[in-house]
Amino acid sequence: DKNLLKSKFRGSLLGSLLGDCLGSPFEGDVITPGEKLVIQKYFDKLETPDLKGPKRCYTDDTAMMKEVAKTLIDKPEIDYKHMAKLFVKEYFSEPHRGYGQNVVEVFNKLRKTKFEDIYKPAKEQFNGSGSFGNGGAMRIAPVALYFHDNYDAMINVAKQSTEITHTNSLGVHGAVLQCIAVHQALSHDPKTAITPKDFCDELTKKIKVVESENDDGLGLHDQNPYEDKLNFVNYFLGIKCHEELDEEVAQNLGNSIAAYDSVPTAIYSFMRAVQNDIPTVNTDNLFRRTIQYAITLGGDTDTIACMAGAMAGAYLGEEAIDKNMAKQCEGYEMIVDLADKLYAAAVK
Ligand code: F2R
Ligand code: MG
Ligand code: MG
Ligand code: MG
Repeated sequence: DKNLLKSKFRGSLLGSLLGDCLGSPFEGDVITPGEKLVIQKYFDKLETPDLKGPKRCYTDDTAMMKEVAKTLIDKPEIDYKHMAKLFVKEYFSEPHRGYGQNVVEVFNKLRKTKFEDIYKPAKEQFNGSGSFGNGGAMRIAPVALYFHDNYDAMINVAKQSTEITHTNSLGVHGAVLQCIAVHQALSHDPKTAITPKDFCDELTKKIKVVESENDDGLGLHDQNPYEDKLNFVNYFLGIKCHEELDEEVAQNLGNSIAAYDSVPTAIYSFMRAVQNDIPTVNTDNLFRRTIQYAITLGGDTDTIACMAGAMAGAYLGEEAIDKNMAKQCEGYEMIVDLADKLYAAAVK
């Protein structure tokens, strides 16, 4: 169904935008039980029609995601140099979007070297080990949408587009896992319920293949870290949701800017929202429940909510997202337009 797919494109990119805009005021916070109530009221208020006041601003997550989408729209033969140029242009036109501390060095070097070798600056990060930040994962949703019918190409493009800024295998595989999760949510009929265990098992199978094919030879003890994390996701989903469990999840699955400590947490947030057994989040709307719950886990709230939102939106489509809430976010119309152009490019 063409209309459904188009709605899912919008849903996923808007999901990414809303998670970023609504999560960013809480980035870096430890969320107490009292603050979970504040977040509940904050989300209740966002559903009010014609809410006045300033828009909620997007951050680096959306700034980079829209440039990934533009590359796919502009260049059917994926042009990574073009992507690198768009990242750099976007960064220097609006540098105060809350970028990661070290990725800025990559942008500077790319500009200075006139994009001679677009992968070299990223390889040099952290004494040659490369960044494992979640900056690759936070912007990957357009790749999952564009390659909705070509899984192998999707995996390849997810890796190569991430490596412009992130070369550590944890950074790359985190982005690939996020991409697979959005892709899987996209292919799921919104009229049929997702079974969290099945969803996780399928993800586990797929990321295992990716992690086994790409051993970086660094002699890590844990050779399939994301596969192991997904087993933890499944484990936590089997436990009744309560405040102390949220703390354990934040500690053990993680809520930091490391891809390893945030992508699995985003998946967990979406799955927990599907299970619909969260005592601190009160709403019938699965999309809202996903991003609101992701934010209550604290830490890298904009990015974890952005990634979870991209999954929920890809599953449910645009109709599931409250219009009043969406209109509160800076760039709402721009993202809808971008989703439509990406859709047109993807089905051509
Ligand atoms: N930058 C932030 N948030 C923190 C500051 C803003 C906040 N409002 C506040 O001050 O309160 N958010 C954005 O950054 C994340 C994405 O970052 P990205 O693109 O991955 O950047 P980078 O610089 O490559 O990595 C981020 C940090 O991770 C650590 N790190 C990464 N690789 C490492 C390695 N190999 N060894 C050691 N450390 C490594 C470093 O601390 C990096 O600075 C998103 O959350 C986005 O929203
Ligand atoms: Mg951000
Ligand atoms: Mg491996
Ligand atoms: Mg963040």
